[in-house]
Parts: sequence; structure tokens; C-alpha cells
Amino acid sequence: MKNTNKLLWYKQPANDWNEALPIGNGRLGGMVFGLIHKERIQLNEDSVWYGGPRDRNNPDALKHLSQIRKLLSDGRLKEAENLAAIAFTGTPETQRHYEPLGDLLLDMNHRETRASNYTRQLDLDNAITKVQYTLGDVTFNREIFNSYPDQVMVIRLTASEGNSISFRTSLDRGNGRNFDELESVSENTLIMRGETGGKGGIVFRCGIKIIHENGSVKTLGNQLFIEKADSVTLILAAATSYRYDDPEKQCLTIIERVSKKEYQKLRRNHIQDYQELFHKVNFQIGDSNEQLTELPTDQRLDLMKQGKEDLTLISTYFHFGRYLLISSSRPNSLPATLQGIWNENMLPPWDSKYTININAQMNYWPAEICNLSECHQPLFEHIEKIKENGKKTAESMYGCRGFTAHHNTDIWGDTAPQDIYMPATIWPMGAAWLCLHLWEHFEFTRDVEFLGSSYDTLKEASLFFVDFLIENGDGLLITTPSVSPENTYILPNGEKGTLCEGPSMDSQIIFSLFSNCIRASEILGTDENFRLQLIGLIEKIPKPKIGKHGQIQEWLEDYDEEEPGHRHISHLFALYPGNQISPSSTPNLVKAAKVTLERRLLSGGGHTGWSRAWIINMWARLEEGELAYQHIVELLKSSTLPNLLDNHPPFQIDGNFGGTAGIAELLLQSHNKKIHLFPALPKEWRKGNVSGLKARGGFEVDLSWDEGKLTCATIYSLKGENCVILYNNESIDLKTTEGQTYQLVFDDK
Ligand code: FUC
Repeated sequence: MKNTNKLLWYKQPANDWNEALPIGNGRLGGMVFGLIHKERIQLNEDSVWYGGPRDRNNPDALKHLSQIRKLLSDGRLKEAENLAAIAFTGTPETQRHYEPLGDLLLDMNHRETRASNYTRQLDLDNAITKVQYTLGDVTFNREIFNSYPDQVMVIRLTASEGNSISFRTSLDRGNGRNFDELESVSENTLIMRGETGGKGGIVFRCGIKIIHENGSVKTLGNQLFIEKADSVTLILAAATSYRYDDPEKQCLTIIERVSKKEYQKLRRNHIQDYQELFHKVNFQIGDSNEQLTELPTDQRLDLMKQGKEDLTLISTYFHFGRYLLISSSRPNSLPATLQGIWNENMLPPWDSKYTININAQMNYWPAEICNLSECHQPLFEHIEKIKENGKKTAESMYGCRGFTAHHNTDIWGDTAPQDIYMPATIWPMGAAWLCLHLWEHFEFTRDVEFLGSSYDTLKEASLFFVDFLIENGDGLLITTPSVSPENTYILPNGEKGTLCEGPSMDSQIIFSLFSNCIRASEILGTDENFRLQLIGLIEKIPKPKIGKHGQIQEWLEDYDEEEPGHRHISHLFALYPGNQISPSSTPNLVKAAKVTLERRLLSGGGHTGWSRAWIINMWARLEEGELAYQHIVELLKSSTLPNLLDNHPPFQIDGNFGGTAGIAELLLQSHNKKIHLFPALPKEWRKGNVSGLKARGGFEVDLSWDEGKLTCATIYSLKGENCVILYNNESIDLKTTEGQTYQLVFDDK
């Protein structure tokens, strides 16, 4: 098998879902098992969710807000928490959940049973999965992809000899239990109809059509039978009432339209569209190791677990992360959930929705730096839904203007608290954190029009805190009630609590939000009064503080935490993704951030995939390349499934995205006014090259290095802004012209 760092491949079919290979076009997802006789492709469509929108805002919240605040400031923790658990949680307590669309099943009518030369692969360079095997004298091939331009899944079956392809195919959902009808609408087309249930639940349709060369096709019962074809193309489409009044019409119209196109044309369209995004960045480290390139991906991962260095597999992991973002988040799709779009459970882990106290944000960490701004779009659209609901939540729960969201949201942009889980539930910061992504997008693209259209959202998010913040006895403006996601503190008297006043993360997020809003209003030359108001308030937001262990304090008071190795490292938000802490501007806080991370790690931190991924980014920001690299290796060793998807456990996609962003962050950083080349290049990455990474200010950067030293650097200016480029201790001031590329020359090469 020809191996590159853009290929996942295996010598056996998937034994279970965690070995199947993901394909997607943002909206439509598939997990391809590659089974020889009974192929299964597990299907998802991003809007197949249980139930419709609801108002879950607790009608008793506002009445009890001041009482809860008083109890907290009086140190009557348990009373505050008991009251909040009733008056401040959502009614009912949970948001909506994602569901699978179903399964496409192919029951192959192979005469022989024992196959040889089996391989299956996912080619990240063209986003096509392939399965190949030989039975007797005939070699069978399947190619499967999800096309964004044509909005269908395409499955192509071919064989080395004519008339060899016979099989029956059908759709299913929960072994016949979770749909309403499955019937043929013609001799070559089936449709599955169903509803997810719940008030206002989604109506879905999924259809397949067979196009065959030679042989025959017919329906029998609710299956399609294909006999002795030379080759077959299956076109699968799905649509729901989330986007269409008549999803069945939409589904069948797409199938009819697409099935008129030649297979090769569909394939070409798909590849061209995909590569426009995927080819924006390239990356390679080390020399490809001949021995390892002969081995399938799962064996390489096993070898890594045994301690073998495999730099190529790390670059594959990076490319896979970019592949996953392109496959699960495209304009007009919904944002990537905890599982991207890939989920086979009717009641998935954490509902497969959007946890917005770290996870959904982490999904989008690679979007800008890896030059996939377009893939960020669904998140921005979703923020607008959250804004609408969040205004009601702000007003009804807190009596505040602006908008807010708690630690989760769903397909409808629900903003009321989720769960009755004190360490997480009452945390009014979710929307604020999401809004920082609007600013990041602007920073990387310098798209002033985008900033203009986002300003109102940034302002409304800020406005909530203008009303919500409370001035404490020290003259500081703090959030209350809130939590430090999702940790528990211990009071000096031994009492434990979660609900609190002014957790550090909240202040850090508000600092970033206000700073962004102030900058946005300056750049746009608008809203001066509000800007001045924020400038006044930001001074009173608590700054990161150093506590008794030399650590960054997680809470306003220097409490100890119940779980020093907790997976959340919320109080280092200011280090990453924030920028309040950095080696060049706050050396003391940097020292404290290191202590914080070390303390977390000594007590077992980083045990979930996403937590490990966050740690990688933090070490990168601390310019500790070796440590970051160790955690990249650990992410692959301890938190990666055979199909390279992240294992929380269970599968949760944020670790893939966080890990991908972390790898980029080792090569290029730009959060601190300068474009820093190789801020944390691990010494193990002796040579390599990367191209197309984005830096803030609207720049694309290409770098090559050998023996740990820069050999070539070019920078492309998209917007003609000036910049300062830093490499080791040397910096270059560069005035640029829009559309020009510059070769950078440093003395220390
Ligand atoms: C947060 C995390 C969990 C998990 C869940 C989806 O609650 O603390 O580890 O990732 O989100």
C-alpha cells in the first residue's frame, strides 16, 4: 500500500464503530465499516434531533437571584446551592439531543466466502474511502464519499470482471424500530420516512437510488435487488423538516438531479470542492520512515503506544483534524457537535450536543490558524440563534439586557441551564465565550465587513455583563452566581462547594469580551458611549491572581480544589485560548501558569482527550515545545481510537480539533501582536515544512526547517497590513502590500 501522511488504512474490516471510517460533507455523515459480505454505513444528518424548541427558562429564577447572591456572599453555600438547584435550573432540566439518521446496508451476494488482499482506507487528500478485496479471481472495489457540492453520499461498486456484482440493499434505523415507513418509490429507489418524536420533533427522509451498468435491478418487499451488474452507483440523500417544508420532495429532487450526472463527474466535483479547502495547508515532519510506511494505521498507533516515535503519524493526525473539520462543518451545515456529525446512538453521550464550557469552542480552535475560516461559519450562524433565545434567558432569569447562555446549547440554540449538576449548570458564560470566536475570525481575516455585521452580537453579549456584574467589597466587578467549570473548591472550614462568586475564568472571558468589543467599536468608528462605558468597567474586572502554591488562582479566593487533577483547567483560559497571560508580557503569571499545569498533571490531569489537547495548546503558549510534544504523543497513545478519532472516552471529537490546533500553535503564534515563528518547535521535529498557516492580521505563512533551524520563511499578505515577525530573538518589521508575498531573511538561520 502506497503510504503518505494523508492516508488512514487497515488490513481488516472495522470490528466496531470505533474502527469505522468517517466521511462527511458538513451536513451528511457516514461511518464506513468496510465489511465484505454485509456492509454497513452508519448514517447521520446534522438536523436529525429529538424534539422542537422550548422555553425552559425557570420562572422562579429572577425572584430568587438576590437571595442566592446574598447566601453566597454570606458564605451559606449549601443553602445557596440547594435553592439554585430548584430555582435556577432549566424547566425541564435537559435540552434536546441528536439522533442517528440510520444505516445503509449492503448484503453482498458473493459466491465465495474467504477473501484475500483485503484493504480499506480513507484518503485524506481527496476525502474518499475505499474498500478492496479479492474473492476467487475477482477483485471488488468500493469507493464512498459525501459530496458537499452535490449534497449526497455516493457509493460506487466495481469489480475486475463483468457481471460480478450482485447484492441487495436497504435502509434501516434501530433494527426497524425507529422509523415509520420504508418503501420503494420506483424499481430503483427506496425511501425511509420517520419522525424523531417529541413536541415539534424533526421529520426526516432518507432515500437511495441505484444506477447500474448491465445486470438488473428490482425491488422486492422494501429492498433493492441488484443482479450481475458490471458496476453500480448508489446515490443517497437525506433531508429534514429543520430546513425544508417538504423534506421528501427535497430528498427525491436531489436524488433525481444527481443521478443524471456521471459518476466520474460527481467524483471530480467532490474532489475539487474538498481540495480547495484541504490544500490550503500542508505539513510534514521528519523523514518518512520506510518500515513504518509499510504498516497500516492501527498497527502504527499500537507501536506508538509501545513507545516508538512516529512523526509521520503525528502529521497524519494533524491532517485528519483538518479533514474532520471540513467534513463536519461547512457553510449551511450546523456546527460540529461533541461527536462532529458522527453518532450511532439514539441517546448519545452528553446528547451529542454543544457543550459550551470548552468543548464546542475547542472544535473550532483549528479553524482560523489552519486556514479553514469557511468552516467556522456554522458556529457564527448558531451564535445568532443563541442570541435570540439568550435575550429571553438574560431577561427572565437575571433581569439583564443583552444575551446569555449557560454551559450547553442544542440545535435550537437553547440557552437555559442544562442538567441539575452544580459544578457546571449555573454558569452564564457560554455565549460570551462563543462570541470571542467572532473576534478571532476578524483578527485572522481582517474582514471589516464581517466585524461590522458581528458588532451588535459582541455588544449584546457585553451588555449582559454590564447589567449582571456586581461590585464586591473590594470594588471589583464579579459574576455571581457562577462556577469554575466543573471543579469543586474547599473552604478553610472543610466545607465543599461549586457555586461561587467571581471564578477566575469568568473574569478572564469578560476581560477578553470587553476588550474585543472596545477594539471593534474603535475599528468600526461606532458606539463611542458604550465603548467608554466598557473602558470604565474593564478596569474593575479581577486580574489573574497568584495563589499560595504559586499557582494561578482558580477562584477569587485562594481556595484549594477538591480535585487538583481536574480535567478542566478553566483558570488558564487567559493563557489559551485567551491572551492575558504570555511569556513576553506577563512573566510572573507565566511562572504561575506553569505551576498550575504541573499541579494538575501531577494529580492525573489530562485524562480526557480534550483535556490533553488543551494542555498541548497551553504548553505551546508557554513556549515549552518538548512538553507540548510529550502530550501530543500521549494524546495519540492514550486518547485515540484505531480510526484516529479522539477517545474521551467514549469518542468525542474535541480532542482531535484541539490536538490539531496545538500542533499548529507549536509552529506559529500571533496572539501577542507579533507573528512568532517556531515559538515552541519540539527538538524531536528535526526537519519539516508547513505552508498556508494563518496569522492574525490577514497573513499566510510558509516555513521550512532543518536541524531545528529555519531554512525558508515566506509570508503572504492578504490585507496589506504591517506586521512584526519574530524568530528566536530577532524581529523584522514588515510593511506589506495586499496580495504580495515576502521572503523573510533572518541572520540566525
Ligand atoms: C464537559 C466535560 C466532560 C465532557 C462533557 C461533554 O462536561 O467536563 O468531560 O467532555 O463536557
